[in-house]
Amino acid sequence: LQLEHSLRRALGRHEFRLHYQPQIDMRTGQLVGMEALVRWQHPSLGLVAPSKFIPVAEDTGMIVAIGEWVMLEACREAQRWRELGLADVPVAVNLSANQFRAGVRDCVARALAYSGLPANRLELEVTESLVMGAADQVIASLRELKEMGLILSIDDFGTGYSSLSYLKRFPIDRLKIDRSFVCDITTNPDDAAITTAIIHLGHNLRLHVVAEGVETRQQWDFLREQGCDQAQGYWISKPLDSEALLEFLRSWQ
Ligand code: G
Ligand code: G
Ligand code: MN
Ligand code: NA
Repeated sequence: LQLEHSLRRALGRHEFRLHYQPQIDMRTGQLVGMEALVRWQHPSLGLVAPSKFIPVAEDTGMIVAIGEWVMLEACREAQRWRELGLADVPVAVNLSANQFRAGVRDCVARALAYSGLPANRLELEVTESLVMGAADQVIASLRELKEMGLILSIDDFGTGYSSLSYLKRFPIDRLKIDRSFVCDITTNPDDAAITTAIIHLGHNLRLHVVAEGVETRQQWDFLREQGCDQAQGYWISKPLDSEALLEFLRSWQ
């Protein structure tokens, strides 16, 4: 309850921050994208992780206002990297189910208009459960976003209930393999098998496959050998604040 109270004031007090985590092409080593991850700089608690406050924001409906801020801030920042000539890659924003249900089209349109970011430089990450619970309504919303020119990806893939027949009906561009699988790919044959299967499934459906939570050289090598397209994780970089990210971009080029 205390958390809810201070969460209500957090937006007005400018306490949210975005961190950004780079995504790398496994064949060329090129930067291909960036995931925006929200943080809450609480005046007394310090940096609060999204796993702590996103559920509260969801239950209270505050997720809509916070999500609007995240969308605009991410678009502005991505446009800044472009204008500085440092990176011209899509920025990915996470969407929770409630946010999606509340409707994101207008929010997206505003963020693109205010920031000047082209639509094909904005990616939305939706969860597997959101997509798989799919009503025709969800498909229609996703199609609409796709027609605006956005990139769409399924986050945490493999952890939810996947109906593979649904997958082909969605206008999805990328699958992100959940890091719970990637974590043990070099030691657990089951996780290795699941990861390899997801890569093949994605490719057969003409999707790009991204591995999340890549922490070691061994994991990187395994994923690369299996033909995984892109990687994200501490092995490349942890999520960085906007200043640290500029440094990363300057040194990665
Ligand atoms: O960065 P971290 O590992 O703490 O993120 C934890 C979870 O919070 C992830 O599952 C991520 O998808 C979610 N998350 C991060 N940023 C946002 C955001 O801006 N909106 C929503 N809805 N979820 C987010
Ligand atoms: O659910 P989602 O994929 O949006 O969550 C991304 C989360 O994973 C973020 O909280 C981010 O901080 C975290 N993360 C990113 N890279 C790694 C990694 O290599 N290892 C671990 N353990 N977590 C990571
Ligand atoms: Mn994500
Ligand atoms: Na994920």
